[in-house]
Amino acid sequence: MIPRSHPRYQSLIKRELLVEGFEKGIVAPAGLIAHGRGETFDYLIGERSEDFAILAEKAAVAKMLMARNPVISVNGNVTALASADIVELAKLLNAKIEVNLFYRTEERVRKIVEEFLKYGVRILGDKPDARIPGLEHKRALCTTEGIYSADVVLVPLEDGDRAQALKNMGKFVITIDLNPLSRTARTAHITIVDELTRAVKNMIDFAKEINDKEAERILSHYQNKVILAQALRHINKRLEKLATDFQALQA
Ligand code: PTJ
Repeated sequence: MIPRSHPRYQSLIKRELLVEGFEKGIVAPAGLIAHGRGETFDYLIGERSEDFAILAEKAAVAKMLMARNPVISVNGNVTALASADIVELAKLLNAKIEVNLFYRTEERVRKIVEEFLKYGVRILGDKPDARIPGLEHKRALCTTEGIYSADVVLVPLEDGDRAQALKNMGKFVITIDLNPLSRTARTAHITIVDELTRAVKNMIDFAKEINDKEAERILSHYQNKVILAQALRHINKRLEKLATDFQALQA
């Protein structure tokens, strides 16, 4: 039991959710490694949603609100950390949810589907009937109703290869990834450089606020490469300032 007073309470809770998810067979072993990598970048960013994240979150919501068939793809980590909020976001955006695993086993798919059933939601993905072209093995599996026919896909914590394959299919790809240098971050049309649980909560708020006219305005100004540059400059500036502060303490 982690005491609420612990200075790293939020971070420790996320770790606990991941470990629990792993023990339940929802999170892949590599999911624990991926989380550690994310934590490192969050430390560098400062563990808050910066302007570059907020702008990307607004643009993502705008794009999904205007989409014909928006789909939110979920994996083990996303299920363990944010299933309740993903359900709320999907309802607000009128989006489908599909389980799409990198390390696919039918048992993990079943457990993730069951996890979402707890919220009364029947997600797609346990009966795949299509493949994402250009990908080998089971990670290509998807459904015609969901990812295969989607025009806009939100793929949080995604593998770079699959993000590229979805883009090659002509889809508009939105990701949430704390690493602005990852292949997925660089491939996506909209990259939300923010921690998953913070990003989804912000998106829920924006989905309640943004109307069609505003959605168009937000998208007409959005430039993803500028957002990535802002994220890198933020880390750079922050580290430079911290280094200066350390140096001053020594003087
Ligand atoms: O459940 P599966 O089988 O689909 O597997 C899921 C993982 C995440 C293991 C798989 O997709 C994978 O290996 O992903 P990668 O290539 O490690 O990429 C995950 C990215 O998400 C990395 O760039 C991490 O920095 C980032 N990341 C990790 N945790 C978070 C995060 N970004 C935002 N919020 C997080 N909590």
